[in-house]
Amino acid sequence: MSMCIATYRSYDDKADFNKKAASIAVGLTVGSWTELPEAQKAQMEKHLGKVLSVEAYEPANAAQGERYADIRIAYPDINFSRDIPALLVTVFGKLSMDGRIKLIDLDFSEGFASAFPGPKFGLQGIRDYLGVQERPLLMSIFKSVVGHDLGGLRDQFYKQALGGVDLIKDDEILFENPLTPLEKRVETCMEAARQASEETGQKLLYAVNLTGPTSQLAANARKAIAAGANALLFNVLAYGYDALHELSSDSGISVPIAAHPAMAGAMYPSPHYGISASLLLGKLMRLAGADLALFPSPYGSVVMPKAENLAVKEALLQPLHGLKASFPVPSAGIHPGLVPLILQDFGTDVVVNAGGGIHGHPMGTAAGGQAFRQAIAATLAGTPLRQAAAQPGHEALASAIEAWGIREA
Ligand code: 1AE
Repeated sequence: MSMCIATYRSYDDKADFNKKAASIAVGLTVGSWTELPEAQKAQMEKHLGKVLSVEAYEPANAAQGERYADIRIAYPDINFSRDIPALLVTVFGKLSMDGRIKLIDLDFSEGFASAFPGPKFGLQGIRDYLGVQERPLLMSIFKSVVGHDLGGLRDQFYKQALGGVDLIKDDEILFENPLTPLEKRVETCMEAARQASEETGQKLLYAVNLTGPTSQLAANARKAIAAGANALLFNVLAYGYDALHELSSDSGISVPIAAHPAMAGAMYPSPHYGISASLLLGKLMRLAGADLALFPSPYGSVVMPKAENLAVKEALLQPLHGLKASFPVPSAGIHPGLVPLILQDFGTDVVVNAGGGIHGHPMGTAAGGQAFRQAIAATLAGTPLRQAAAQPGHEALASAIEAWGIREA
């Protein structure tokens, strides 16, 4: 029988975890079991959830609140339609509100996963488009955009592009507005991209923020693409994974989609509640079709513990039902002095992403991008950042280090 498997961590000071697991398996599927007559039991069998394992952590000296068990339950595919909302509501709908329990992982059946084409471009598709195969990519984030007009945006875009970034993304809080409406914004920024490209010789992706009511998302995406957009930014968790799945599997939306993690902090940080970061920001984003997935890093201003962070990375990169890999984008509070740590943990298949770390550079926005590129090149060459910063032509890196320092492991 084809089944999807959910792994939970359940905290309870007293519960019999085997009984608890059995009651979840029955409660989230056939509802009740023991009271049914034999004939009905046989009929219900194919719908019944199955407890696969219960691994309890209950040392005699466990402090109050520390006793837990990892519970794996398989849910028959026959119970839910092949969409992410149906799966999530089955395995963690009401259960998410029932005591200290966190959804740690989901293993999709082949049948369920086959409904999802995943990222259209993925990591390799983005590298191919940009013509950059070897090094980590660099993304810059627009800052100070609310209340600015098209001229202000153009100026900011051009300076970011001159710094040698590979991608520029809108700030996620930039919505449809009279000063910088979607199509005009795309036209203006793509024109600035062309102009900068004449100087840098580099290609660039501009991820414009796709916003508006859910019913208009696809139409807005098409308008943006018709105006010249070559990437989209999408606040996935505010809309739901299914909205991303709809966009990514739409044949008319043929540009990479960057998934922003806004709202994720309401869901993953607690050890006792919510959904693990690797599932929330890794596996499900990839299944739903994110070409790039943003998430907090272990080093910057919004910190995610390193083990969790690396688990997000693995969920985006490791084999998953033949889906393309999504580009990991550890973000928030990133500056050039963190580049060696990022590359040490993520290798070269990573997008280094910064807003304040580019625009706040003492020598200006373009120098901000250059400082990152110099930090990336030095790290790849095995040259310590301070040594690289002392070399002629590396004033941008030197200035960034003076401003923000270098973080050792
Ligand atoms: C985790 C998302 C990071 C993000 O979207 C953002 O705007 C970061 O800005 P900085 O780099 O922290 O200024």
